[in-house]
Amino acid sequence: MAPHRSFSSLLVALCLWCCCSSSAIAAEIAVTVRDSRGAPVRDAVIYALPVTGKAPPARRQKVEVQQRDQQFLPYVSVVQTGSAVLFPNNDDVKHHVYSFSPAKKFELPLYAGTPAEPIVFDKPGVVTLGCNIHDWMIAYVLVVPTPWFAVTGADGAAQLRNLPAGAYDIEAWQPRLRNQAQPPRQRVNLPAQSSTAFQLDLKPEVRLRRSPTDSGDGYR
Ligand SMILES: [Cu+2]
Repeated sequence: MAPHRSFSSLLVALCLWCCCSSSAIAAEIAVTVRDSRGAPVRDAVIYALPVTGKAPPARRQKVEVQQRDQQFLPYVSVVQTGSAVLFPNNDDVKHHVYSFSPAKKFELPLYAGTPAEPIVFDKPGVVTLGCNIHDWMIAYVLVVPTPWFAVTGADGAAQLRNLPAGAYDIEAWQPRLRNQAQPPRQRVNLPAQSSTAFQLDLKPEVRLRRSPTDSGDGYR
């Protein structure tokens, strides 16, 4: 009898553990982004803001915005407030990276290789990157007060993973978003909801000029 009884109590303990820890089970949500004509939107940042206002602090992780073939790579990055970003130059020409954006003003005067000190993005908002030498170089860093974010691919899809169960406001931002002051927002409850979709009102694509190495599909 004894082994049987201990097995039963183990089962009870296991069930209790499962029930009690259910709120800690990580949820995920699939997001699709389309424009007003229904076409998939790439380079859209999706991020989840917990309704409680409580998000864990930024983890120390290596974030890079490279310069390669006289372009920034990636075109759109997203980091949590407080994150440090390196700007390695992989070209054999020098770059002079800068931002005049209120969320982060900085300058990396003409350099080759990787500057020793990263730039810390300490305020939420949009940071537009440029290069003083190469006018066509442009990229964006969106700084968000949450660790739960993703960027859409060419299919307009992105997945937010490892969110604790609860209520979130999900926002969608893109460099061409017409209303930059307030990105569209949707309230979701996880894990009850597993997908959502946004339709963005975007400005037309414009770019100053091609880089010498542009393959032709880089217009945004
Ligand atoms: Cu440059």
